[in-house]
Amino acid sequence: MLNIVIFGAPGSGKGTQSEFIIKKFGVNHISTGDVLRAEIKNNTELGKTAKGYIDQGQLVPDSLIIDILASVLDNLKESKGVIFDGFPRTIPQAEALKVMLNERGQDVSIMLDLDVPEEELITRLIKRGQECGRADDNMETIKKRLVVYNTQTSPLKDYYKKEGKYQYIKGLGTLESIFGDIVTAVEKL
Ligand code: B4P
Repeated sequence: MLNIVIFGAPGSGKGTQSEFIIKKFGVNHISTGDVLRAEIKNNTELGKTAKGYIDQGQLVPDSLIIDILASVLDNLKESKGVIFDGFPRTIPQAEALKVMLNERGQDVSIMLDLDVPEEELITRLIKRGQECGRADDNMETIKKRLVVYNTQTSPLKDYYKKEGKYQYIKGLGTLESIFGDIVTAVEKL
């Protein structure tokens, strides 16, 4: 079972590279950001709660995210594995993922850390905000998201280094060159 965690700061290309990975390796895709945006669009109770956090550039509380993940995992069709996109974002989320996978006799196979300099992240997110109108892609919220990433999410690099699953990926360059490095890393497993 190929369980890939795709990791990186906001705008590092997690969602973008996930699309290529799904096609190449035939894995299921779980994007917590996409799940939350769908809940917001459908104006559910969860969506209303999540919107308050996302619009402020904050993480949605772990308990809500872990419940979402458990239910999405339970409803997945059989496949060769899963790409976890935007999850985990905190140490408690990583610990919960480990438990959920271990219960299924599985584990994370690899954590891909897409490394992109902060100026480039801001440029990409501002551009996406102009093109797609995502409410959290404005300068004020982007700055908050980067602080949250550096304080709450970045410690996961050490967590996965200790687990022996960490893989650095240079996230700057063409989509194809970045994907080439991902394929090389995954095929080594
Ligand atoms: P996400 O949906 O995960 O969004 P993201 O981190 O902003 O984007 P991603 O890295 O996927 O960027 P993309 O590929 O699109 O999260 C949104 C919010 O939801 C979070 O801030 C949080 O509030 C909440 N949330 C989600 N998961 C959570 C969790 N587990 N716990 C708590 N809260 C959670 O790329 C960005 C742009 O760059 C695109 O426009 C793309 O076209 C461009 N791009 C990509 N690669 C490029 C390249 N190589 N060169 C140039 N441009 C590139």
